[in-house]
Amino acid sequence: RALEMDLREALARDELKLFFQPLIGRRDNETTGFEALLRWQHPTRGLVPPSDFIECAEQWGLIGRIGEWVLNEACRTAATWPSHLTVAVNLSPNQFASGDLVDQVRAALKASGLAPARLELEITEGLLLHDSAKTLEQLAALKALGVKIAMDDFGTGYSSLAYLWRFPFDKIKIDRSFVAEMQDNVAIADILRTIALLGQTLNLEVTAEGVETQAQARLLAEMRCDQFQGFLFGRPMPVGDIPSFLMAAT
Ligand code: G
Ligand code: G
Ligand code: MN
Ligand code: NA
Repeated sequence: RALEMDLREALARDELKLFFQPLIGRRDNETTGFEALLRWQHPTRGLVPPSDFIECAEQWGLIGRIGEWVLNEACRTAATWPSHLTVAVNLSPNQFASGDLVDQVRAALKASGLAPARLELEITEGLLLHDSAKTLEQLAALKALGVKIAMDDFGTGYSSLAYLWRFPFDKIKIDRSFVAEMQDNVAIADILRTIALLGQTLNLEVTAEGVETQAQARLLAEMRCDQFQGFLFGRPMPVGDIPSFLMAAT
């Protein structure tokens, strides 16, 4: 309960922060954008990762307001970056249930002046599990705004492939568990190669997550994954570190 009270206050107390992790394009190894990752700077517990409080926020009905804050903060921040850089925001299924997500996204774009094509919304397969007409309607409305939709943690859900034709995603992000196993397991490497090919066939961008070594990056590049994300290229960083990261990369 103590945590719940604290989380209810966290927004008002300005304790939520966004960190940003770079995404790297295969063609030129340039940064193409950043994924916004939520952190809670708790007064006594220190920096709390989202795995420790997102689920609670969902249960306690707080994810709507937190998600709205994340959208606004991410768009406001990205609007200050060079205009070729994108920002990715993670959405929880509950944000679709609440019904005002599309209005929130529209408002965040308007308030920040960010071009819609620079905003990428990451959803997980869990969202599509119930396959409600209302969810698909909202996804279509979001795409109509001009934002991009990515399927996150691809491969970890129940029937990944079935979802790819139900909705026109712009990108799939291959879960980092596949990348971690790729060199020890030929079958996993084959699956990765097949997903990359699937992306080319369906005209989807394919991002490999959790890239930690040069060897992994080289193999994934050979498979023609479009984009990399992982500790090899950059850890999630506070917003103030982004300018020097971009400088160092050039
Ligand atoms: O940053 P980290 O690797 O600890 O993130 C852990 C998980 O939390 C990831 O699965 C990520 O998708 C999720 N997450 C991070 N930030 C947000 C956010 O702003 N909203 C939602 N719904 N999930 C987030
Ligand atoms: O589910 P989602 O893709 O949103 O999760 C992003 C999470 O993955 C963040 O918590 C981030 O810290 C973590 N992450 C990003 N890159 C790497 C990596 O190279 N290795 C590992 N182990 N985790 C990573
Ligand atoms: Mn993500
Ligand atoms: Na992911």
